Amino acid sequence: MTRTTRITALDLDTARLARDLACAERFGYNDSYSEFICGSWRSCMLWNRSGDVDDCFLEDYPGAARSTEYGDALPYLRELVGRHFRVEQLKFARLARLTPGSVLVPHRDYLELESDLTRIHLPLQTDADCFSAEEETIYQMKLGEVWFLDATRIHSAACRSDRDRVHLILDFSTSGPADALRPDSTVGSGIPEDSVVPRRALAPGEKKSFESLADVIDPANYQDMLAIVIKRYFDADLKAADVFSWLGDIAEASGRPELVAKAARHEEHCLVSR
Ligand code: YCP
Ligand code: CO
Repeated sequence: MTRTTRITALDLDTARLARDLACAERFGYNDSYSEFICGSWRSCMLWNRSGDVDDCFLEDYPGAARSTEYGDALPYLRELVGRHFRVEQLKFARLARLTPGSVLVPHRDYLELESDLTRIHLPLQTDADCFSAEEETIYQMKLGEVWFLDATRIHSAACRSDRDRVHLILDFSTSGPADALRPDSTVGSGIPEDSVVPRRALAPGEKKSFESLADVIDPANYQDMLAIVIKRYFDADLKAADVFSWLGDIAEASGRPELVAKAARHEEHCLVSR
């Protein structure tokens, strides 16, 4: 069984990385997958099926990935990917920017695909105020580390930094990280203790006090209410799935069936099927 794992830490060439990141600042990013985002998570394709930057969703396809004009414009990242991974198994490479104050809705990936991919993250711009989450574990992927992220488990992310969190995200058509890496690499197991961020226990009545958001929630602020619950999940001991049950209870208590239905559909889309 594979699970989210810090694979290694790269010795990044900061000058070359800075040059690629400066170039990537000028790319056009798209808002695909907006239903998974509170705030802004924008991405651009570096490798995909067609080599066209406008094909911005994951999809099943046979054969090798093609580099896009953005992939072609980032020599250092190309070199890193080629040096550490089996590029012939690569299906998608993206740059993803999570902007200050943004969070991802807890979700599972690949539900719309015929087969799961192997997800690798390389944080390229991040700091102590950027967080990732998997189920009940909040953790940090530090600059230059290479992570295998088990995207079939419920996961999320939060950027509390004053700069965008920028990750290179790779998806391989392998059945685990070992086959995505060059043969000389070793894969560890699990999230190391020193990458984990502790959370406080829930306070008595904390859940109940969230229910008073029922007086405030409406269709226009639905995503903001969800963000409030997600932000609390990063600090206090909620389960990832509680995010949706808390939201559902707020919707329920509001007495607005359209919001109850919206939250239920959203949960299904993020966690079960789409
Ligand atoms: C993906 N997970 O990797 C999804 C969509 C947020 C992160 C956006 O495709
Ligand atoms: Co995801």
